[in-house]
Amino acid sequence: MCGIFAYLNFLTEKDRKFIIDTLTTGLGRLEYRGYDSAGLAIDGASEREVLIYKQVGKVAALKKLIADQTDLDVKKTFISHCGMAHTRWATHGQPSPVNSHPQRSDPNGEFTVVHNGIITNYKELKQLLEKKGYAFESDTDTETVAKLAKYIWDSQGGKNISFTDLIKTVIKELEGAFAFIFKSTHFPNEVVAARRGSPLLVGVKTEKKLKVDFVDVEFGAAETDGIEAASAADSNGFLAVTDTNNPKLRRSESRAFLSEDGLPQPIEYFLASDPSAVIEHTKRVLYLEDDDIAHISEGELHIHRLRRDEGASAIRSIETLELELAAIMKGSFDHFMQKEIYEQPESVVNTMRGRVNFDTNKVTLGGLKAYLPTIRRCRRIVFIACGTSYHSCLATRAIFEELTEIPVSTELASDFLDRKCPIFRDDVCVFVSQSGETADTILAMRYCLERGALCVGITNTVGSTISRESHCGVHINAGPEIGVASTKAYTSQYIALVMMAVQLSEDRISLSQRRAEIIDGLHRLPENIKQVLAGDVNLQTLARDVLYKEKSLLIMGRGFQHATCLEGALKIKEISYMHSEGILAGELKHGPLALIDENMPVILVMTRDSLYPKVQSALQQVSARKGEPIIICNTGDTSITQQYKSIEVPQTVDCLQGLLTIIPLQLLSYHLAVLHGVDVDFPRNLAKSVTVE
Ligand code: UD2
Ligand code: GLU
Ligand code: MG
Repeated sequence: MCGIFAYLNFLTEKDRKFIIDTLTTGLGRLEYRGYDSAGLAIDGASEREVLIYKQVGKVAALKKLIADQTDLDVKKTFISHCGMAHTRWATHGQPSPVNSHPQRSDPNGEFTVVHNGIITNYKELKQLLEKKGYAFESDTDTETVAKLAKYIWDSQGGKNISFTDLIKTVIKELEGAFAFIFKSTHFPNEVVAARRGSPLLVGVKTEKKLKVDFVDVEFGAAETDGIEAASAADSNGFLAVTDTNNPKLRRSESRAFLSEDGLPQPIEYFLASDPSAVIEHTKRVLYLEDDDIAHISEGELHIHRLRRDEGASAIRSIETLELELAAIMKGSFDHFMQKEIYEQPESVVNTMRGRVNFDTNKVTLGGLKAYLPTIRRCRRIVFIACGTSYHSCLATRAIFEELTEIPVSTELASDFLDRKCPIFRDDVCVFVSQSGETADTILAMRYCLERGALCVGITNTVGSTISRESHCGVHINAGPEIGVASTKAYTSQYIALVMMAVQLSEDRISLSQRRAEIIDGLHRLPENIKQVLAGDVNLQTLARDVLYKEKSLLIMGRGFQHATCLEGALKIKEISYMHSEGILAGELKHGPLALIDENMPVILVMTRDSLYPKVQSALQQVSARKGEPIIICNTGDTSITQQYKSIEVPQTVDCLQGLLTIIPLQLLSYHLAVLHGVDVDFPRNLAKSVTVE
């Protein structure tokens, strides 16, 4: 989920210091992606020896660790060399040196790997490898991949298998998302890179121009029949290893790297998660596609495919980056907050990855499994959180109650502590915090722990205080969030809580239809989010032409949409410094209606669920006072769109609708902040992680 960087020099002599500096500078460029630890691997005394350095914390800490290695000869030179580096955002195993990457297959580092992403079936693979006698040193999913490579190598007796075919065989066994870089003492100065779901690109630097500006994709002749036919299953029938001796599998040549005189030419390669780490070295880059396997050896880059896919492009072009370094630091985005809003189609998938089975309509949260009976037996569930995290609790409270039939209350941590709320042994308390370090939430958790309640954490940060001190919980796996105003963490917390409710109800046959409907909605979510994001231009116009000049903004809705109103108003306050209030539409006539006149800006959330008629009456009440609300409605609700200024979002299951209605408000608040000249990622007076009471 974070950063990968590798540097390979071929026939270009470099000393070790240069190589280390290049790797750590590359990691430095990826720092903005967020991470908790860093590491790198380089060659040792010979190319059959690998040195791995890993450290928790910043890249600077890794640099210091390496600088402190007095016996490391930094002047040693290498004509050709392959080094790789990684910044990690833990998903499996706490941040610690041993869990940091590179991960290795064995103490000699026959295979070394860096990985971004999550391998969802690593447990089965790990069990199998442990049975075969492979001893694991880390808690990561990634280590399994390194060990699997060694297992395949060992089971072949190290013969008749190329680096590419070996890694292909590894990849075929993996489920989940990944970008990988592999290095091996059996294949010195070579690298294999692969991706599925996580980004990876290759930068190329040469003195002479490349012959052509593309690389042929090598499908490996007759891949479909060839490989399967030539494959030899091991004694388990578990792994099918491809046979390179089969003449049918001859690879084609990579035209780009042939020199005029046919002699190998000096070349350098830079592999990275995004161009910001590469651009200072070269502007010539090639983006890998999902299921591409790139092999660099003898100065040549070859692209292979996992399987032959009809209609797939047969080349990967080497593009020239036009952007300057500063321009690509945050990708194509101006601020982290904007980047994080736009990441949501992927971050929501990462939250569900390996947990929601869309075929069987089943949810499995590994962290809660053992506690399900206790939770089902509890007398009530208490959600405790602050700020945005509190809103994710409010947003999911109703579906929790509906699916579990357990009373649920929501508490702001500070108020919960102020009241010294009575808590008992048969209560289940759920603590939600992006950082896992929110002081009020931690104090509330300790209070509940003392009273013997079951404490469940929902956090984005493995190894955080809440994650460690709670009895059990769910890591939302949204990836690091840097913008102070939380966006993708909100949608991921929301989904984590919905998943928890669905899993808790799995023994209720009568609700299976409802669960299926929700899981189907979750399945469509990434697509729906993309549709909402596509409307961003209109929101920008709305912010500029209508809302920018206003002093205040009321956001109203009810039922499932109440949380959206509160969260939307919070977003607008925190980053555009504009007064904004979220109002429960049912409360309108009990006070807020007095504020309404032709001058008071109002946004009304009015999506098609069972409460639609009630919101309609709120709309009438506002209109009757000459209010002109902007309405967030479902796509195609013409009764609204023809009459009012509207923001359309696709319709989904009622309990998931809030995941879509919040996004236009996130975007609006972002645009308002930009228009007001606010430092969006660091609004005044606020901190990302509120570690004081
Ligand atoms: C977890 C483990 C993974 C592996 C896998 C097996 C981590 C980070 N993940 O992934 O290593 O064992 O299960 O399938 O190590 N937890 C808390 N409080 C919180 C959040 C989580 O106690 O606030 C616990 C949770 O109960 C579980 C562990 O931390 O025991 C990991 O939670 P997860 O959500 O990462 O679980 P999972 O199954 O995705
Ligand atoms: N799942 C891997 C781990 O926890 C990789 C995390 C990352 O993408 O940084 O070690
Ligand atoms: Mg916060």
